[in-house]
Amino acid sequence: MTAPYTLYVMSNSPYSDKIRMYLRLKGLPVLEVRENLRNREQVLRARTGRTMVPVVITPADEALNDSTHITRTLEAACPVPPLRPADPGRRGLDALLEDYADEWVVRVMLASRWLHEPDAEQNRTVIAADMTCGAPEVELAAAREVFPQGIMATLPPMGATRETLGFLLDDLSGLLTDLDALFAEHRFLGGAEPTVADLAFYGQLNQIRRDPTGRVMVGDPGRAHGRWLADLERRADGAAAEHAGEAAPDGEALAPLARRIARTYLRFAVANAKALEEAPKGPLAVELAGGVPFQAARAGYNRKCLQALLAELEAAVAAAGRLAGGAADGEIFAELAGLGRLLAPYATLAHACTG
Ligand SMILES: N[C@@H](CCC(=O)N[C@@H](CS)C(=O)NCC(=O)O)C(=O)O
Repeated sequence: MTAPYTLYVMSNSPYSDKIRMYLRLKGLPVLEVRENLRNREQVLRARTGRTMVPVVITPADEALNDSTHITRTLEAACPVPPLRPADPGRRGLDALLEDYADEWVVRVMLASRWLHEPDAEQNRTVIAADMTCGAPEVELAAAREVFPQGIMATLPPMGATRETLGFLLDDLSGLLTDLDALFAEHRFLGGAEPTVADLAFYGQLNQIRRDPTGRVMVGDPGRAHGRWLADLERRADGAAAEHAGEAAPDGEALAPLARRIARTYLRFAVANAKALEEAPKGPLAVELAGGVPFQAARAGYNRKCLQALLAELEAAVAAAGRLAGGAADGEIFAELAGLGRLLAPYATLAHACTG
């Protein structure tokens, strides 16, 4: 029998859901292990230096962390079936969509989950059950308190606060409307088969729909995004998708989503990168779409994400002369133009952005 991949997860981790779906769609043999208070130190920290999940241990005993890095590494090691678009322009767009779901949609997931008491209560129980399963020496009551406190501390620096909760929920509602329009016509974000971008959205939206507040907004099977969630799960089970359309959405169909991403996530990411040029730490104030004020902490982590994304976009534009083309590209390039001289290392992209 082929040695399996071991996947470490937490039950309420969107990135764990993303990678579980990735491995299932690849058809790879997987042994799934839930993080608990023992393997957290003995495996996760020992093998990766961090306590974050998901972690994949390959059959060659290599430990991989960070969901985006995991997909890039496994895509190279196991290219069939491909889960990134073959077209280089589309591959760049896929990376942008993935990054948006991973780094922006997570903010509404966290705010909705931890700033609504019934949702927080459910998740305290989920975390405590994970952490104490297989670690019977740990007090359930202590696990219920300690881990959620750590998560709560990450919310204000990410701009997920009681002040922004209303905006973030409206943004989610608008995103779901954009996704409904796309998925009424198209099976998946890249067309016929799921790509990593679908999985990144799946991770966040699947977590939101498990919470008492979130389930009212996300996953209605009568809505087009509900059909898309179900089709992703059907493909992961090896079954056919329900939606008959195989064509990828064009740049016009993708424009509303691109515009939303540009005016929220990219605006934040550009402002964050520029603020970090001035000082390595401190507050960040950004005006998002519709003049909405958004306050967060400057984050070196998000600058790294943006740099990795810009490298992917540069490769895409250099190879294909576009991402998806049309109005979607226009929205993205116009926002990235705000980077000014920070675009200099990405010559082809800089030219596309500044004309
Ligand atoms: N960028 C990472 C984020 C992973 C992450 O934030 N994991 C969270 C759960 S969703 C975690 O393990 N937090 C607990 C900890 O850091 O100890 C990825 O894409 O995998």
